[in-house]
Amino acid sequence: MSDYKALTPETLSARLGTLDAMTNLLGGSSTDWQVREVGDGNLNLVFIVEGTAGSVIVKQALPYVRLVGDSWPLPLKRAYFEYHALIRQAERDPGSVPEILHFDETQALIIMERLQPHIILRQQMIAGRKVAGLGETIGRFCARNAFRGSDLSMETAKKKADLALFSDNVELCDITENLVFTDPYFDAEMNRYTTPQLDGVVAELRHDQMLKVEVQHMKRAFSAKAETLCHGDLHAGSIMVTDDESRVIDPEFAFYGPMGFDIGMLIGNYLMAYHAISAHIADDAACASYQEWVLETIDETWTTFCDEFSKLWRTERTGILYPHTLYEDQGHLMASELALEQLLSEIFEDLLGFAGIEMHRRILGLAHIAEFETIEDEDKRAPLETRSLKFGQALVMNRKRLHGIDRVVAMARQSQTGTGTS
Ligand code: SR1
Ligand code: MG
Repeated sequence: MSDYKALTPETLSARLGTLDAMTNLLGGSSTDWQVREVGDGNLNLVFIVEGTAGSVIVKQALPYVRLVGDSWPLPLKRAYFEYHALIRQAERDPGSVPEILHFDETQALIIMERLQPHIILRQQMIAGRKVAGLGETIGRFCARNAFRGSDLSMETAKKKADLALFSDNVELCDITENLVFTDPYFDAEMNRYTTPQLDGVVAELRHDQMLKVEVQHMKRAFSAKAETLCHGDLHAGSIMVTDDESRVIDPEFAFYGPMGFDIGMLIGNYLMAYHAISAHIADDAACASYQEWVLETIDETWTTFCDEFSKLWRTERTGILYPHTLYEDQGHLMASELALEQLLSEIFEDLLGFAGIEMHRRILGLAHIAEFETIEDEDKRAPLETRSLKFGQALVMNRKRLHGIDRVVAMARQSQTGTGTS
């Protein structure tokens, strides 16, 4: 293969049929393989290829944003960043991401392990199905990647080389800079929201000048706080689950950013699921039980993050930051623990800011989420979206004062009963 060409279900077997990565796993003759395009994300083609002996996923970048069309070109090199991020995530948290079987840079394609019988976490949540261990697995994933991709752990030359490598993921960062941190806060062209029901609350948010200041502080952190390799787009559509297993997919937005970014975006998604779920589960008791599980998951995600990060701080702190020579080697353990505690507080503050902003952009911006979008009755959807918008605002504005995840969980409960969000 030479020049890039998008695959189709009809051409895939002929084009990839001689690759070891395909023949080893699929078995039989490539002419008998079943190929389905199943991509439901905003950007790429995703094929399931099934043979007599097994199946694989083939993911290929398109030269434009799939959600919008070819009027919005997007470079193919995002597959390269996804490939490099997947390799690092597999090293830093073994078993957390699908195994890569083959990468072709020119064709912008990755052949990878098919996770089966996993489904997208978002679908699982809309169906009101719990996932045992979700908070623990993803909290650990976030902590291991945050710590092991940073100057706390990496050899400085390697970290700087990685920083340079991922700094070229310009166009995907640009999407986040605009769609997440800017567009929701003014009447931008690609925005949409449930109108006229949300007109009042949207006007209120966009006139909140202090909110816009705080959001831009968070955008500055996104662009300037190059602490670690972030997944870059960690939401309920980037996690695949069974009833008791969770794996992370899709790190094409990978970039060097703040340690609180991934976990913050994810918790913002959990909070929106919490608000939306009453439209999806008719039975009140079942709905309340599911909401409690979402709150437990939020708590467990952050608690596990702290536990794992603290463990790595004490056992793997080999990078240039907070060196042992200054602390443990001097017997200054208290100072080391204090530095850890202060760093975790800073990460938590960032987490809250990013979570709140994610809750705004998924309701006001271009890319919405199925938890709300599948509520057809707009009069039912709008009050739930309103709760999330106000909750997001409270998170951003109060992030320096909210100490502890239990405060956030308590706020979520209050937002349900209409007793306020602050
Ligand atoms: C134009 S891309 C819109 C969104 O889809 C991706 O999944 C990211 O979340 C991005 O912001
Ligand atoms: Mg994605």
